[in-house]
Amino acid sequence: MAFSDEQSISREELALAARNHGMPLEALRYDITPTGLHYLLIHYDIPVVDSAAWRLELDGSVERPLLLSLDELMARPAVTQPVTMECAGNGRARLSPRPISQPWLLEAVGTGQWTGTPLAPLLEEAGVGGDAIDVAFTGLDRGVEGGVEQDYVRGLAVDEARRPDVLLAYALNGQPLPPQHGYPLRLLLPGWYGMAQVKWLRRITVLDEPFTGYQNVKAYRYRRTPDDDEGTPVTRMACRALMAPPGIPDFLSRRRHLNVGPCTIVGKAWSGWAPIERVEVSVDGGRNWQAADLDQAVGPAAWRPWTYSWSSVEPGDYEVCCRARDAAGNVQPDAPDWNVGGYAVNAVQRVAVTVAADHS
Ligand SMILES: Nc1nc2c(c(=O)[nH]1)N[C@H]1C(S)=C(S)[C@@H](COP(=O)(O)O)O[C@H]1N2
Ligand SMILES: [Mo]
Repeated sequence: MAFSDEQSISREELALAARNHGMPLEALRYDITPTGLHYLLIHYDIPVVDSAAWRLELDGSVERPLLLSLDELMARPAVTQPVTMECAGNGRARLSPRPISQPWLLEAVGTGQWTGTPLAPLLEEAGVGGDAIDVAFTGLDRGVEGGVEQDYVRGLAVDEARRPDVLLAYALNGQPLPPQHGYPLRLLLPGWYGMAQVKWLRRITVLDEPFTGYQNVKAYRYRRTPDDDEGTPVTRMACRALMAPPGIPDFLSRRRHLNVGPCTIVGKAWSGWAPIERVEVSVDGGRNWQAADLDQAVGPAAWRPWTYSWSSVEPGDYEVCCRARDAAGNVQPDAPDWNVGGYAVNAVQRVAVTVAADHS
């Protein structure tokens, strides 16, 4: 991993940012993110897939390997569930020095209404061997990363793969998956960061030894220093609250302009570890905090809407902040917590707001 001490991002980071867009934060107002506003992260190229010729292979350490067409998968029992998905690199661009990769600020998140068929019964039908340890999920996309040519493959412990909420998803918000979200089929692993949710799935391989592929062993590990080779695996989403920035933006600086009078701040909060229990807002840069009002979560694996009534907005400059706590006691740090890959950087969101005297 290379790092940069520069404030400004490089042309290479810009090229990645232009391909992999975030969810504009004003879209935090939707419970279900409209498909075109959901964030995108694609390591290599988006494959073009002929779904009539496409098949899913389920093989490896199983008694009966399966070969399934899209029609066969869609004829199986279907489940639709809202799932909040976030890129593990969300917040990376706020680190200093900055790991050179997709330079997310805060916007790599979205909540889709995903439809698919549960994976567990398919594993059951294939007859997973008693020695099974991991399951490898292989996408159709291929590239070079860290000097290694590879398919995009992620390994997952067999017990995680068997969880009842794990889906092979073929629809997003009631439509076939768009090419950029994994057409015709992707893995959906509620609660986990995005990297585990393999798109353009073509093969599921049950392994009776630990998976040692690049995306598990080299990438997506928490490492405190560049010479820590081991690290620990990145798994579930850290707890985070985000607000839709209030008022109107300055085109370039994105500083917010707000009128005097009452203002309702709205946002969402989520955690892959436990339900969200509390959201707090500060309008003075984190000195004083007040509880926001919580709504019901959009689903068991989806974000929880919240609102905060800022009752008497007076002229001045403000820094509006929000932070969440989940039922496992996870909270957000005030300042980014550095790690080599820039993963799970869930520091408190800070929005600069100017309130001018009322001219009306
Ligand atoms: N085959 C494949 N699957 C993939 C990726 C990829 O590059 N190739 N990117 C992963 C990462 S890092 C993320 S964050 C999510 C993003 O999913 P989305 O683009 O549908 O939001 O997909 C994951 N699945
Ligand atoms: Mo990601």
